[in-house]
Amino acid sequence: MSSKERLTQAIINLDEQMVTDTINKMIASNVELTDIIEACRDGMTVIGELFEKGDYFLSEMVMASELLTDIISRLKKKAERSYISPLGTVVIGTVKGDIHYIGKDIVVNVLEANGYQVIDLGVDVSPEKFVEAIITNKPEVVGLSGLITEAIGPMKKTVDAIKAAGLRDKVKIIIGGGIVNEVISSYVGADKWANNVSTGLKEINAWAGEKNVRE
Ligand code: B12
Repeated sequence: MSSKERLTQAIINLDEQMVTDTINKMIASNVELTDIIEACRDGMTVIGELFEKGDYFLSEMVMASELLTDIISRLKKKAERSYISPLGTVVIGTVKGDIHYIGKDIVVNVLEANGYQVIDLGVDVSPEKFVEAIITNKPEVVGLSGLITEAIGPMKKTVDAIKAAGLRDKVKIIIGGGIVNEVISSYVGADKWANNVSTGLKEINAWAGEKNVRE
């Protein structure tokens, strides 16, 4: 079993000790942070399937979330770098009606580690709050996270509110989360979509980072 598979399995089993040991080993052998994150996500996907089948309950989902939150804060410490001036500003949040934050927090941490200033609005964020944050922070990019089907409507409402405020041509909008795809992206009126952090970072770099590439 590879270390990625071992980590995925340890998350599925909610085996905290095995998670810690495996991550320590992965960090020591310089495994890419994005690979560690993807192994975690694979574990969470299986946990979601077990929940759907009725083999896991909400308590297991909550335990898994806590485990992931711990991992994220450890990885953040490892990834932290300092930049003299940010590559760009990203306003991000989980849309109205959705409280999932693990994936969004990973994106926040990876963006920060890559030199972006990130304004994290949290979860269950109304369209009005996104608009206010755009006016205040003048970001190049807005990221909308959503994990449940019910988040698609609020994503569209958020993009519509950004248009109605006359701000649509001032920002690029990327949607992310397990539910998103090309069809949903064009339905909500986003510019891009990503269901993993690496693709998200690549798209954001293409918009905001490249004009500012450091020597
Ligand atoms: C953990 C979890 C919970 C936790 C959330 C903890 C928290 N605060 O975040 C708790 C237990 C609270 C929870 C609650 C619920 N959940 Co839940 N949950 C999950 C689970 C198991 C894992 C989600 C997760 O954290 N994944 C790990 C992260 C790393 O992956 P990710 O979120 O996809 O993020 C990555 C990418 O998508 C991307 N990304 C994410 N956001 C963004 C944003 C941008 C801008 C970009 C670029 C990229 C990006 O990058 C991330 C890193 O690679 C999923 C299963 C699954 N398959 O997703 C179900 C799941 C999402 N939940 C589900 C459901 C139904 C619920 C509840 C309605 C359950 C209930 N009956 O009460 C509630 C919803 C409450 C609400 N209003 O939001 C369903 C959704 C089904 C659907 N299509 O609607 C799923 C799919 C489970 C299932 N199979 O049934 N849940």
